Amino acid sequence: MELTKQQFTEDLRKSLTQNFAKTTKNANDQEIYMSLARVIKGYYSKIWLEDNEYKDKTAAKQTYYFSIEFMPGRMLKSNLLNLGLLQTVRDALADIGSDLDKISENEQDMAIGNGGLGRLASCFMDSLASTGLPGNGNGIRYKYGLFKQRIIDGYQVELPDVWLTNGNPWEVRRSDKAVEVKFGGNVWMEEIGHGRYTPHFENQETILAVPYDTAMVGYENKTVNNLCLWRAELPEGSEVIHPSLDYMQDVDTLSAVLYPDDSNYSGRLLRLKQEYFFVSAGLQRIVNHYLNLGLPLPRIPEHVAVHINDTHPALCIPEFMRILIDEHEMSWESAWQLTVKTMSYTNHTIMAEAMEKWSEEMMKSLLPRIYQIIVEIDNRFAKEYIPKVGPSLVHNTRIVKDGKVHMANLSIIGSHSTNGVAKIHSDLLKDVVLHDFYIIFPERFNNKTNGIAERRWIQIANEELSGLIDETIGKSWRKDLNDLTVLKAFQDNDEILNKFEAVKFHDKERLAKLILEKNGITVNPNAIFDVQVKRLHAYKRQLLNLLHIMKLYFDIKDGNAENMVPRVFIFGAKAAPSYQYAKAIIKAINEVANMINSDTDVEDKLKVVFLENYNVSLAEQIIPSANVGEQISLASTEASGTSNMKFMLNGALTIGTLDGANIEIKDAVGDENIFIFGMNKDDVLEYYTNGRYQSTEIYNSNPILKRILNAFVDGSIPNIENEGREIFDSMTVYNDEYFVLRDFDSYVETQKRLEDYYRDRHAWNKSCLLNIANAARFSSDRTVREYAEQIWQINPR
Ligand code: GL7
Repeated sequence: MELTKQQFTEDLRKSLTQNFAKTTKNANDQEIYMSLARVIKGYYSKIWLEDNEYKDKTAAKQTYYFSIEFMPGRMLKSNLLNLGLLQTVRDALADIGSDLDKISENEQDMAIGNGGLGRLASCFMDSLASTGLPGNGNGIRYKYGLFKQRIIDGYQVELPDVWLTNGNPWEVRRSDKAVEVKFGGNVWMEEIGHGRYTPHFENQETILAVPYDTAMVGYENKTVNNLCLWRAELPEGSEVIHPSLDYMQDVDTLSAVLYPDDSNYSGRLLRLKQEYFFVSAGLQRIVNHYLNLGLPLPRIPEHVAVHINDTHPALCIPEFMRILIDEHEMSWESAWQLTVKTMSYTNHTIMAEAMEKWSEEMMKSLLPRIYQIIVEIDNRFAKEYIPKVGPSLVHNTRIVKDGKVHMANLSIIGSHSTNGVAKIHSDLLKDVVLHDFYIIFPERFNNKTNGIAERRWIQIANEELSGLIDETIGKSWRKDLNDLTVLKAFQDNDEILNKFEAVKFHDKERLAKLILEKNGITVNPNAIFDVQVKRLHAYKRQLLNLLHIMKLYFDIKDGNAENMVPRVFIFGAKAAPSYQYAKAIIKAINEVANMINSDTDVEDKLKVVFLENYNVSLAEQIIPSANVGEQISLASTEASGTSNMKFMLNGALTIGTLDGANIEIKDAVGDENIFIFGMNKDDVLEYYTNGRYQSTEIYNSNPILKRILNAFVDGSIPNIENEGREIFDSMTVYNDEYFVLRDFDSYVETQKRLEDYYRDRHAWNKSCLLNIANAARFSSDRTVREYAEQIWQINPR
C-alpha cells in the first residue's frame, strides 16, 4: 500500500496518545509495539473488509484448513512486509529514535504448535494469502502455547508460555459468531416415519465456542484471509443457574493448553474434547456462513473445501454428517456424498506411535452421537466393500476394531484425497503403511511435497542476503521465487560468490554475538557453523551428531586434528516434557558442550552450543548463519522435514540421509551440492523384515565407536551418570532402534568429505549459490497452488 513516512508517524503518534496517553518521547518499547500493531491492523482491516465482501459477493469456493496447531511466530514484520511497508516503517521509527528490530522483540511468538506440522500450517496461511487463494485456517486459541524451555544444569526445564498477558493486538474477538458445542449425555433415536429417525439428547454439557479472527495478509495483493481460533467459554445464561465448579473448570481447561508432544498420540480425554471442540465450532461457522449467503446446502462442495491436517481434525467427517443429517434433515446417502466431496486429508507421519486411535468407550461417552455416526460409516463401508474387495482387505482398513476408533482410517474413507508430504513419504504410504487403502481407493492417493514461506524464511530472516540477491538479479524473485534460477548464471563468478560469502560471514558474526550473549561462549565466525535445529526425537538422531562431535574431540585430544577446519556445532531442540530419553540427550549434549568448550587443548577448533528455547523467532536468527544443515534422520522416518528447505534457501549445504524432502533437494541441486550418507529406505526396510540388526556387533568391532560410547558411562563425560547409562544402553542392550551405529562410519566419512570441500572456497561458495538458485520448488506458494488445483479446486482472486 501507498503510505508516506509522515503519514505513518502521524498515525503512530495518534495511536500512542489514544491507547497509552504517551508520546513518542516517553513511550516504552512495549507501548510502541502495541500502538504500532494497532496502526498496522487499521491499515489492513480496510483490505480485509473489502476482500470479505468480494468473497461473499462472488461466493467463490474457499478452503478451510483445520489444524490443531499453528505456529505463526511474530506477525509484525510479516504484516509490514506483505503490506509493502517494511522500509517506510523502519525509516520512520529510526527518525523518532526507535529501532524496528528491537520493537519487534516485544511481540511474544504466537507458538500454538509443536514443530514442523504446525509451522507448515502457518507457511500455508502466508502462501494462500500471498498467492491470492481464498484459504482460511481453523484451530484453537490456546491460552498457553508451547512451553518455554530453560536449560538449567544442562537439563531441560519447562516454563509456561503466557503469551497473552499483554494482549494480542492482531486478533479480533467475534462474539456474534460464537456457537455451542455439546459433549456427553445420552442420545436416543425417535422414529419420525418413512424409516427416518431424529436424535434426542439429555444431560449434555454445553460449551460456548468464541472465535478470535486474525488477518492473514497477502503479499502485495488484495487478499486477506482469516485464521479463526476458538476459545472455550461458559455459555450465555449460565450465570442464572449457578454452574458447578467442576463444569467451570472443564470450560477453562478446554482451550487452555497445547499438548506438547509432537510425535506421540496422547489418548487423553481432554485432547479428544479439544479435537471435537474446534471441529464442531469451525464447521458450524462455515455452514452458518454458507447458508447466510442464501446458497443451497446440496451444493456446498462447490463452495467449500475442508482440509484435515493430520488426523486431529478427523472428526470433521462425522460432525459434518451430523450437521447435514440431524440439523438439516438430509438423507444419509446425500450427506455422505457431500462429506466425501468436501473433505481431504494429509498424513504427516508413518510413526506408529503417532497414529491416533481413540478407545471406543471414551468416544462413546464423550461424543455419543458422533460415535453412532462413526459406527454407521464403518458398517456401511464394510457392507459396500466386502463384495468388491473381499473381507480381509476390509478387515484391515475398518475404522472401528479392537475396541478402538482408527482416525487415519476414518480420514481416508471419509474424504476424496489423501496425500503425503514428500515423494518418498507418499510412496511409503501407498506401498507399505496404507497399502490396503491404496488397493481399495487408488485414485485418492497423491503427493504434495511440503514447502516454506519464502517471505518469512529469507526476506524477513535474511534481509542482507535478500538485498544482495536484488542487487545481483533484480527484485522479481520476491514475487516469484522461480526467478532465483537466474542466479545460476553467476555460479563461476568469483566476484559475486565472494559477496555471498561476505553476507554469510556477517550473518555468522551476528549469531556469534547472540551466542555470546545467551550462552557466554565465544565462537569464531571463520569456523564452519554446523546446525541441527528441530524437535528432539530419537528418530531424528541428534545422538549421531553428538557421537561425531565426540569423535572430533578425541581426534583433537590425540593430536590427530592438526589441519582440522574449526567447527561450531549448534543445536536447538525441545523435548516433549514426558519424553525421558529425549531429555537425556539434551543433558548429554549440554555436558559434552561444557566439557569441550572448557578444554583448553581444544582452542577454537571445536565448540558446541545448545541454544535454549528454539522457536520460530530463534530459527529466523540461526538459520541464515548456517554453513551446514543437519538432516540426519533414519531413512524412512522423517516424512518430509522443512528446516532442510530453510537452510537451502539461505545458502547452507545439507548433510543428510535419503529421507523426506532431502531426496528432492538432492534432485534439485545435484549430487555435487549436497552431502548424502547412510542407509536408504530399502536397507532399513530390509533390516525390519529380516530382523538381523545387532548393534553390539558394531560396538564390539569398531574401536572408535566403542571408545565414544564408553565415554558415556565411564565418567569421561562428567555429570551424566544416569543419562549416559540410558543412552549407552539404548545403543547396546536395546539394539539401537534407529540404527545410529550402523550409519556412524558413513556419517563420519561424509563429514570429512564436507570438511575438505569447505577448504575449496570457490567450490563451496558455488554450491551454496546453487542451493539458493534451486530453492524455488520448495516454496510453499508452489505447494498450496498444487493443493488448490489438484485437491481443493479453488482459484486465485
Ligand atoms: C511432521 C513430520 O515429522 C515432518 O517431517 C513434516 O515436515 C511435518 C510437516 O509435514 O510433519 N509430522 C508430524 O507428526 N510432525 C511433523 O512435524 C509433528
